[in-house]
Amino acid sequence: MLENKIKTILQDRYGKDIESAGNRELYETLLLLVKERLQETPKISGDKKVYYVSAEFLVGKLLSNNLINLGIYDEVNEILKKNHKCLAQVEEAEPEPSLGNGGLGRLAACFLDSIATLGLCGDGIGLNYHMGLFRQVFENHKQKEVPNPWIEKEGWLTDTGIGFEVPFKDFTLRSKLYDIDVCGYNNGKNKLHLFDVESVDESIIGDGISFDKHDISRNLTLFLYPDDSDRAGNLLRIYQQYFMVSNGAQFILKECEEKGYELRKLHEHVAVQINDTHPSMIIPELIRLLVQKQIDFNEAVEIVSKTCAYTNHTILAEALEKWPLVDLEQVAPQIVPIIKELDLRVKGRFQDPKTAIIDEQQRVHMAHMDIHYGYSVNGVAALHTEILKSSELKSFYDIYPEKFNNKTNGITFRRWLLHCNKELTEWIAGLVGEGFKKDAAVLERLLEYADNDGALKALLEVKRQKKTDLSRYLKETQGLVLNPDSIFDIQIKRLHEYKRQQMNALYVIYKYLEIKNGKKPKTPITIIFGAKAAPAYRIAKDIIHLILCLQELVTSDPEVAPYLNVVMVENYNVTMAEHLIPACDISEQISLASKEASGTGNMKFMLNGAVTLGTEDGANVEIHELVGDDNIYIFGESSEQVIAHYENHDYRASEYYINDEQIRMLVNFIISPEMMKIGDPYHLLQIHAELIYKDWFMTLLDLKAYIAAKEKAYADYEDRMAWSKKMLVNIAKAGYFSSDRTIADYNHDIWHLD
Ligand code: 26V
Repeated sequence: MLENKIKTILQDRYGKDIESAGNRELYETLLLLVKERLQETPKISGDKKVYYVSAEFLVGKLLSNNLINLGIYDEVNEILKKNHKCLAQVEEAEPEPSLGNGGLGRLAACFLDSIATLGLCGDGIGLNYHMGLFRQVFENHKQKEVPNPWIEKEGWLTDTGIGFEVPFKDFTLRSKLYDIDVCGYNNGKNKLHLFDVESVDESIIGDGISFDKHDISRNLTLFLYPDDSDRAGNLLRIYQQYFMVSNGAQFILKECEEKGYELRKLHEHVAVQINDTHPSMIIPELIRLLVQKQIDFNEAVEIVSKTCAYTNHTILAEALEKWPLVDLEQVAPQIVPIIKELDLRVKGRFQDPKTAIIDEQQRVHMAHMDIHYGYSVNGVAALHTEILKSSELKSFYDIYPEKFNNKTNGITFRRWLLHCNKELTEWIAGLVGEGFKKDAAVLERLLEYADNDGALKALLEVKRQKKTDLSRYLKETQGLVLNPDSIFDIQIKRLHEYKRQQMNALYVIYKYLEIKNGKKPKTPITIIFGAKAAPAYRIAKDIIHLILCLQELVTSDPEVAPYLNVVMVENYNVTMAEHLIPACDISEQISLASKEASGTGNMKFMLNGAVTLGTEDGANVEIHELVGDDNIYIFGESSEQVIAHYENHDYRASEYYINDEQIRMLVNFIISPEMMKIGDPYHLLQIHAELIYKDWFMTLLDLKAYIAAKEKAYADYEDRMAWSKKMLVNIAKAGYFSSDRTIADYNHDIWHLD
């Protein structure tokens, strides 16, 4: 049946059969087939609907995921195999929509999958960026950014024919709405609505990812998060955000009116989840539109306050958006009087200047507006929510304790287990049956096999297989050579000082020098990095430079290379993560305690049988509680200690550097003659000085504890059966981190859909 369908499409379009078709032709054929199936899939309906509004949806490739959720993956796989074709290779032809920077965007994509899988009525609202996050290229051991287009003539986007007028100060733009179907696992479908403008013009892109930031009608949806280090960049961000929420608000009200709902009862039919502060302007925009529809201002404020809920994803001060009032005035003056009025009301009720919406410098604190005029505020892991309540947002918690709640993040097991690790999926199903695919809690039953030698050996074989697969993939795509019999120690995430890739780099130096001194590890070690740095983030780029120089140093030294390999993969993205995560032995989650709100990579690794080496930060705390001390490597100072250092201003990296000979030696190696020969002395000197004189994220504080913990993990790895048991416990306990659980919690506590 399915086979005939595939054959017909191939014949009609290309005049070929499966065997003679190329991967590109097969991809387009499967795309059409899946789109047809999606069209036949019933839309999930309900009397109340959640709109998840987000500037980012890092969905990744969609073909396999859709095949899995439609329940036809295995069948298609077999059909191709029978005809000497390989689905994995067909997938290579699909461009990855990289419509997000990292965790926040990927979370939004996992949530859409789970909302549909649970049969809840809920759509995503965002922007249709023509260029996803830049493609990263390495040149002279440095990152270069290249545009990353992903939209093709045949793709997942459907032109809906819907559009709205969005009024800006000096002009009005008409939007164009594109939809992507989001199908649940064996369930109905929802939609991801991505707004665009027809006038966007890709020809204005200049060198690299540069373009005219002032030409709004031609650049509005051209790039995800353009460099916002200057005023024009900031203004463009505000244009994008207002465009997104004005369209979103108009769309939501239109749907309600079409369904015959009374707008006065909006909150009974709609929940708007504001994903970080990028969509916060939806609050004044909804008020504005309701007032336009003859609803009294006070009542509009009431209605909107019962409709909107806010999720906080970071406590980093520089990431909490504060837009100058003059900038908002410049972009969307019509919402400024509303924001001013909301602020006046707050100031009338609460004297604490920390809770004001507009501060003394005339900047609008977007998060403050969300908290005062939303009905729920949630953090994304238990520790994170506690820190919000006790320090970052304490003044708000004192006013509105009932609004605060925690929703520990989760990941979709469809993509991060079923799709990326078929071997492990089969190993699990062989032991506990298929039930875990719908109910992740079933994974706990694996614990019955914790001392079963046969099961543990088979688990080691699965891991070995995935390490071989990764080695082949990296050889073919990037020319990198990996030894699958080495320990795969992986750190993949955005490059940021708080995530402390630089600490891992200092460990590389430590190990390099040990080996040079004759202390060879029993099992060779491969340390893998994957990370993009924001184009204007100098220190992050210097850290990439350091890692790439170390890679060259280590791989070109015949004394060291057999024992230590350092690999920084180019252009780390969702697709790369799907190859790396199943192959990982040790998952690096080494952020400075209190700084990583949750992390979700930590959960993906755990689910794939990697053991975490991490600090007590974000969701690592919950992973630790679940797996127990024996199945995780925890090190470093606690979040309380770190917060106290910031409060007391008592951390000085230079003291660690001066007083500790080992630390001094490792840091100084960065500017050693051998490193200066490989790298750019200016950048190596920069990062060297940064570590000694600033080190805002306290690398040197935890460095020795980190080295000790990593050495312990490597030593424990030698007892293969004991290690396999740790892997098994991690997999068994990962059920809690299914985004199905997270979404069920959001629904139960915040959205209340039927
Ligand atoms: C944004 C920015 C923008 C300006 C420069 C520095 C900077 C640093 C961090 C951010 C983070 C934006 C919000 C975000 O992506 N948060 C991530 O959300 C994930 C999903 O909840 C969570 O797992 C990560 O811990 C959190 O960092």
